Amino acid sequence: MTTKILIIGSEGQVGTDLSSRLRDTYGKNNVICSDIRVADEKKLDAGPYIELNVLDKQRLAELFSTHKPSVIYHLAAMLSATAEKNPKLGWELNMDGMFNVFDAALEYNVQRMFWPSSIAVFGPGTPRENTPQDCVMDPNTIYGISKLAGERYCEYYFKRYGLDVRSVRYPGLIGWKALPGGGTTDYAVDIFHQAIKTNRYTCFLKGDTELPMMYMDDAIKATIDITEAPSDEVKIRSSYNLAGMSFDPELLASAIRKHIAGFEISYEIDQRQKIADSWPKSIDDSRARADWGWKNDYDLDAMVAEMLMRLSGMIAG
Ligand code: AKB
Repeated sequence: MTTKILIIGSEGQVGTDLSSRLRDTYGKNNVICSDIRVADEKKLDAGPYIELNVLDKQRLAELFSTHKPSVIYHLAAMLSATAEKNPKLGWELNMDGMFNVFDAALEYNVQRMFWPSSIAVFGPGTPRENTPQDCVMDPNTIYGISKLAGERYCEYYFKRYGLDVRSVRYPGLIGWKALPGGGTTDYAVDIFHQAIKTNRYTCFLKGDTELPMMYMDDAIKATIDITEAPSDEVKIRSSYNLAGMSFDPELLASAIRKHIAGFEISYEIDQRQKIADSWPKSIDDSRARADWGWKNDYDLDAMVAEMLMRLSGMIAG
């Protein structure tokens, strides 16, 4: 039987990369993209695209009954910084959106699904270095609270209803195809655009704010690998810790300076510092490595070289 994949939230930072990777593998007509963003010629040319507000249950049911997806990637969510500005809407989108998609997945017998969690599930009481898979989790952002509740919900739906949902806790993600939307780790993408355009960057986090990060190719590999792993290899049914690299803005700026001489970074700290200060510096992802063979390919220098090469071509071209 042909694999029919539905991506919900296909036009965001992860969805943009994930959809092109899955379409290359499964063929463009077997990957249905959906997002709240309005359809345009470019999206429609790339393959099937459906406008969808994940809070609209009726439309969701129509989509499932028409296309009968066997695999779902549910990515639509409001990230940490934006959700802090509108906590009620953040909670509604992240939780009600999840309930709607999980219920539709059960009703229409979806075989497997992926839902992303985040390092935002950790909080001030969590050990910050090499944060273990299981430890104190006391998130103090609405995004983190919704992700922690979502993790519990994944495990509950798996154990109670047999919904085969898999999840990883994304660190900050760095890619060149799409901009991130409203996260605390967004500086690590923006810095590349500004380095190429103006040779300087004003950062909203302090220079020594170390956070776990990952290059997008690694994140897409982890996302597809865990979703396609044999069910018995996925032993954690809440969400797996996942790590790539850890750095702070000063270290990232030095790595950029190896390619762009004279690159300058300055600081204007805003409310996102408080969020970053409640998150881990580094993550222990040994369970993902042992259970389903996770392994990252990119370290800081490899990521910086690739980002500058890709974005220079795009911005100059
Ligand atoms: C954010 O900064 O909100 C996200 C995340 C770490 O989940 N990038």
